[in-house]
This record gives sequence, C-alpha cells and structure tokens, in this order.
Amino acid sequence: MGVVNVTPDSFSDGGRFLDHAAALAHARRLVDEGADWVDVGGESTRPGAAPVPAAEELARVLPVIEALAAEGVRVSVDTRKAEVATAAVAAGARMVNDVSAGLAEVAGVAGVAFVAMHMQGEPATMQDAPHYDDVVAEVRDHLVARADAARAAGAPEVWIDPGIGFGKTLDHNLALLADLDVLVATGYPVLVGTSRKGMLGALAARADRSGAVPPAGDRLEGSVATATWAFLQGAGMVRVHDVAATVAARAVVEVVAARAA
Ligand code: HH2
Repeated sequence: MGVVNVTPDSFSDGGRFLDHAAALAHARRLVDEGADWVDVGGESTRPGAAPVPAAEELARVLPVIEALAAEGVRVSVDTRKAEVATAAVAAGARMVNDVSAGLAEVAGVAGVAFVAMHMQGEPATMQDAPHYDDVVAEVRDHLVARADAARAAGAPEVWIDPGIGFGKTLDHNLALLADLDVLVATGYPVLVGTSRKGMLGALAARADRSGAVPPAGDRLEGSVATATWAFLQGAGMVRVHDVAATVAARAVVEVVAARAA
C-alpha cells in the first residue's frame, strides 16, 4: 500500500502532494513501482496534529480519488470521518482505512473493504502518556471487535493494523512488532505501517555513533527493514512511502523464505 498524503503538514512528506497534479503523479509512480493499493489521505494524524474540517478534507482528496479510480487504481481513503469515507467511496475508493477504527459500519454499509487500525486517544494528545497493562492483548482484542463489527455490517474484506506510533511508546511499538504473530493468529489479514515513523528515528539514533535522529525523509533503511520483518511474521500488506525499495526487499527475502520452508 503506497501512501499519498494530500496535506500541508504530514510528518514525512507534508506539502509535497497538496497540489492535485503532484498527488496524481506520485500515486501513478507508486503503482508503477508495485503498489497494490494507493492510500489517499487529506488529514495528518501525526502526534500533535489538529483535526481538519470535513469540507477541507474532501476538497483535498476527492479529485485525486476520482482520477485514480477512473484509471483503475485500487484506492483506499485514509479518513476518520463518515462523511469523507462515504463521499470517497462514491468517487471510486474501494477501501476505508480508518485510524480510529470507528467507521466499521460505514464501510460495511458501503460494501467496501475496511482497515481497522488501533489508536489510543487522539492524535493531538496520544503521545502524552500512553499506557497499557498488556499492549499486545489489548490491541488484538480491540481490533478483533472492530473487525467483527465491519464484517457483520457487510464489509467484504477486513484488515487489522496495530497502529504503530498511535498512542504508543517505543517499547509498545516493539512489543507489537515482535508479537505480530498474535495478530496474524486472529485470522484477519494484517496491515502494518512503520514507514518513516518516529520509532525508526529513535532506533537509528541508537545505532548511530553520533546519536543523531535522522529526519523522517531519511529513514529508508529502518522502513524497509521493519516492512520486511512484518512480511516474515505473516503480515499481508505494509503501508509505505517508498514502494520500490520495499517491493525489491520483499522479493529478495521471499526467495530466502521459500528456500527455508
Ligand atoms: N499511519 C499513518 C496514517 N495512516 N493508516 C494505517 N492503516 N496504518 C498506519 O500505520 C497509518 C495509517 C501516519 O503516517 P502518514 O500518513 O505518513 O503521516 P500523517 O498522518 O502525518 O499524514
């Protein structure tokens, strides 16, 4: 799944694809590089982000979704708003990717695929003091409940996603990645998004002699490494900014995995 953020303020590529022509060109490039889905979003959900009014979000994403869908691209809409999800589906989106996991019924009624992602709290404050007694079990139970709701409402395809970085410390993120098999064991296909995220900045700083945290656009190695890890643990899809590098890494590791099997 390739990411297209039609936003001025996304943490890794804010402002680059706010222009519709630039967003379209980027989406086409991601498809050429091997993306099965293009995830179009009009609201940043980075830590500290303020909500965007629905009218603004719609103006950002709808023209891009319409044009891509008309070209036969499989588009998912990255939104937390029912109004935006419904309009995006009318414009041709075939999946609702919802970081709040609250739109299960909307996706079901619309008859499109659904991604239930786990988030503790709201983007504005979620990183203030995340707390879990058992992060893996709590995330799994919440996701299964939301995924069951989507299926009961009629969604034809339902994914679950641990929501790396959404109301989670580095330790919570590591626990979820280490125990990804617990999510895989639910039977729902698993989507994972680590691409360019803060945890990769923190881990790169640990590994770097200077201790410097690389900026979001300079975290390719960690992004590809964790995407590859996710595939090896049984994830069915990864949400990434750098499709070509991820596809290439996956192709290599698949050969090794097939030999090991
Ligand atoms: N991460 C982001 C946004 N949407 N959706 C799913 N299913 N999983 C994720 O991990 C996920 C997501 C955050 O990344 P990005 O879109 O690059 O940044 P921003 O929220 O600042 O636009």
